[in-house]
Amino acid sequence: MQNIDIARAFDEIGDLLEIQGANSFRVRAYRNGARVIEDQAESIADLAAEGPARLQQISGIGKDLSEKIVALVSTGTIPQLEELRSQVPHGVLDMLRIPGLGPKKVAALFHELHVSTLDELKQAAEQGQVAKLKGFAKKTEQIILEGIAQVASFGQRFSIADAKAAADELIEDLQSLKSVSRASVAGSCRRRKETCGDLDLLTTATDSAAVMDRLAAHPLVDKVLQRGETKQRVRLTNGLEADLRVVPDESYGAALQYFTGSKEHGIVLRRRAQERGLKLNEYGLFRGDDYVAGRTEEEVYETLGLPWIPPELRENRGEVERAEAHELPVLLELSDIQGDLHMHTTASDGTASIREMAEAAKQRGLKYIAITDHSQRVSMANGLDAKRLRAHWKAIEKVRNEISGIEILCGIECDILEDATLDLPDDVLAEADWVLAVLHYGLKQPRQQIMERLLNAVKHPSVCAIGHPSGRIVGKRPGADIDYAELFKAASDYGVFMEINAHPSRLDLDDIQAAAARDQGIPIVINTDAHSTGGLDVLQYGVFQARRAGLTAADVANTSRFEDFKKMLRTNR
Ligand code: DGT
Ligand code: CA
Ligand code: CA
Repeated sequence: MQNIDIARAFDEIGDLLEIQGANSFRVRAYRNGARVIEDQAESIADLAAEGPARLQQISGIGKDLSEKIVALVSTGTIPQLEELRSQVPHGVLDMLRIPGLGPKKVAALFHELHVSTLDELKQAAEQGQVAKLKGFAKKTEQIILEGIAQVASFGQRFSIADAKAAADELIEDLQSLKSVSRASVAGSCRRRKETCGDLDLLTTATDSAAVMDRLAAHPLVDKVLQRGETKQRVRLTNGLEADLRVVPDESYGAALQYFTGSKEHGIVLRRRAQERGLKLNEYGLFRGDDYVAGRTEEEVYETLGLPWIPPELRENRGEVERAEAHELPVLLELSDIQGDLHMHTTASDGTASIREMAEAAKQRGLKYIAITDHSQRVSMANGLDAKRLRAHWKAIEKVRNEISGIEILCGIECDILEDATLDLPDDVLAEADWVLAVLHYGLKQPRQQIMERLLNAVKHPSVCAIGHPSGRIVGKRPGADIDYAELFKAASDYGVFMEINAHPSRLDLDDIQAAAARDQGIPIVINTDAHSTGGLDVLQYGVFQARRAGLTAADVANTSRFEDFKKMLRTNR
């Protein structure tokens, strides 16, 4: 760890404290500390190894700072920093990335205008609300608007949720044109990758200009960046860019295949075509100059001696070989899912009651749920101690007896503490129907410590599953350093399930890890982690991730009927 990394952590603490409105003396102490650290010629990490007393010999580093440096160097993080990060919404931190917008201004926007995302900020600025704030001029408003566009286009990737929502809306609109007979999203969005760099849209049409005009006029579209005969690139209001290609009907299948990718999958297919004396490109399959196929994707694959391969599998991870051997898995579908084993209520940090969550789940066709509020360690989410948890379970049982058509498990999302113990006493956990053990704090501990925590949880007789195993936030925070082979071996030995957390900012396990867990015979559970009734709708993203992992319904425990699901839980429960 270099001095600059250590300094950055203290700058971040300063920023977060300032956004929270802490007194300026405290804020300045961390900022000054950061400067001192950054300016040291010697390695602060080396000095920290000798202990806090050694650091205190440096002028400008006191007791508090020295202890935090030691914690940071030895564990990779500072508890105070983790706590602050969890208290300030991510969207507010994104605002700090806008050039010219410091923590003081961000704090004012957050506290006085109540904006907590870039989108909300953009709206407020467009409506002239920003300039009305004290200390903000009309010019600042303009700077903010330009800055948001810049931040958005900064090589940023978009979550599959945002990408797919936009793609669905645009495709539906294009499809309503008379001249368009077929239209689809392609690219990473069609492959349901967890993030998308841009959208790739494809339509057939007799009149390509009309299609491009229609896209350009769509309310989601901010600007046309490039326009050609049959190609157009636009930028959406949220910064996501989209390529539209209009192709003749006989090329649609070949173009869809080509632009769906992945590039690596495409290369394997083109090689395969060559081996058969054919040429494959985005216009079709050709023998010499003669068009052989290309109207549909099925036709393209069939001509290459293959069954159609689901887009989620097209990553050149052996799918072509499996297709050739007729061994492609029948991938999981959203409608296969019967239960959802991770959700919150007003008892901790959710916004809906037990009954509201149960009714909403039932409405979505689910047959069983587990209510899993936070345990006590997560105090800023109002986590439950033993006494409150037992009362909560009583309340769950009451609703369970009053509602028909859906089963409700008394669960808990129990923190695996930094010292590897669980956040609630054994006798309490033993009373639960369903215990989801999770890491929330100390994610940056070294691998050995992380593994000790995970393995302790797996071996605990009451733990049913490990929730969002790595703790990563897609595109924002890397996950804990995990030895997955070791974790999956233990989970398989002890009969513990692994979660694919379906929230688009988590998708944790990821596709590769989920496939590895399945290979170990570990039942996967796909859960929403809903904090509201609307939060139940993210289940689809978990299913996408599972499909990318090649999972079938049989690989996923919550596709089972409730009776069968219960039988799969470890027998000592
Ligand atoms: P993204 O946008 O970064 O999330 O990923 P993709 O897969 O959507 O990539 P993108 O948008 O650059 O291109 C869309 C598809 O077009 C890609 O999956 C495969 C095809 N493609 C693009 N460039 C090339 C290329 O240079 N060679 C080949 N074989 N295919 C390409
Ligand atoms: Ca793309
Ligand atoms: Ca593209």
